[in-house]
Amino acid sequence: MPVVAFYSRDSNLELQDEWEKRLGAYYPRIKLVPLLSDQAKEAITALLWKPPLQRVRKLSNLKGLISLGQGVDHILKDNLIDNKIPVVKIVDPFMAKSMSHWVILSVLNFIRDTFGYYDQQKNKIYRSRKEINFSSLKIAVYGIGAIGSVVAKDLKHLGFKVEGWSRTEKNITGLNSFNGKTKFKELLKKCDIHICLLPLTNQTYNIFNNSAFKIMKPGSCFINAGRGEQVVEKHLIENCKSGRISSAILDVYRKEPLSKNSKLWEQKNIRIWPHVAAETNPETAAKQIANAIKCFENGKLPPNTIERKLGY
Ligand code: NDP
Ligand code: OXD
Repeated sequence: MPVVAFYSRDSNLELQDEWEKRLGAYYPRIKLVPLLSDQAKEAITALLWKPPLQRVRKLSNLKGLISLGQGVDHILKDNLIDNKIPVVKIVDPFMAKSMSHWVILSVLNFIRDTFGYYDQQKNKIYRSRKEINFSSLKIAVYGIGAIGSVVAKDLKHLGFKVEGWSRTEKNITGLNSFNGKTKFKELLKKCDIHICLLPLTNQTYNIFNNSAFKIMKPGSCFINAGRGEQVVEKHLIENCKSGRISSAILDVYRKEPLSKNSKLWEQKNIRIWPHVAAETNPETAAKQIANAIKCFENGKLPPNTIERKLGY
């Protein structure tokens, strides 16, 4: 019977039961046990979201780790996990679409000034507000992988001008895209809406800082659903105060959950979401995870095993 060590935030047993049921449909007799339990020592695979890494390190039978999300930074953090243990990420079109919906919602709220109208309603004001001409707007999507490429294409289908940025050169039909630091700066300068969908790595840590914000056009919109550590939050607040950024929509933070003391809450042109832009869906992700577990049990490398030296 395959034993899998499970951890999702706070060792939620209900969630563990749901995953066991979903995975069981593809891998009968699979058994999920809490990462912190004694039984976890038998596990060959661990299924993890933000686990205590010191505990993972102690499980000597592990042959592979599976992230319960598309990001793997929570596992690679501080280089605590042996380089030889393969790490698998989820790649799920459901999550990509879900992210796309959240980004579209954020973009449309910005250009149609939804929150301005909500404020007017409080005072029974029936008046049109300035509308941004969508056809003159340029949108940059930083990170055009499994998620960003879907988001960029969907925005294009809605009639926006969209350009993408990646680490390597891409050739995505219908999407102009760039790579390299010079092009990053060019996108920052010429675009009006900036969408970060990058994975967290040494190269993307603090990438949105004062130097980046300062070259954006005054009145820009900044949307982040990548990772909090890609943004220097203090700099973002300063640029939201000065109006360089007229609206920021955030789903991820340097420290999660976002502390009650964070100044981000108080900045009125920053909108806060609690890391829900594209949640992992057990129903759609179970098949690939069950397959990854089978691969590890059979000594094979599963699809979507990340390249450790790239960090994503
Ligand atoms: P992918 O690995 O499929 O794509 C990552 C993209 O980022 C690729 O285009 C890659 O370039 C690019 N990239 C990586 N490093 C750099 C760099 N140094 N410079 C420029 N571009 C870079 O990841 P996903 O699309 O699946 O996910 C992206 C991230 O989204 C996750 O890592 C996670 O942090 C976040 N996420 C957030 C969620 C939420 O709910 N908020 C939900 C799911 C994911 P290249 O194509 O050349 O490799
Ligand atoms: C993920 C996330 O990485 O939800 O999947 O952030």
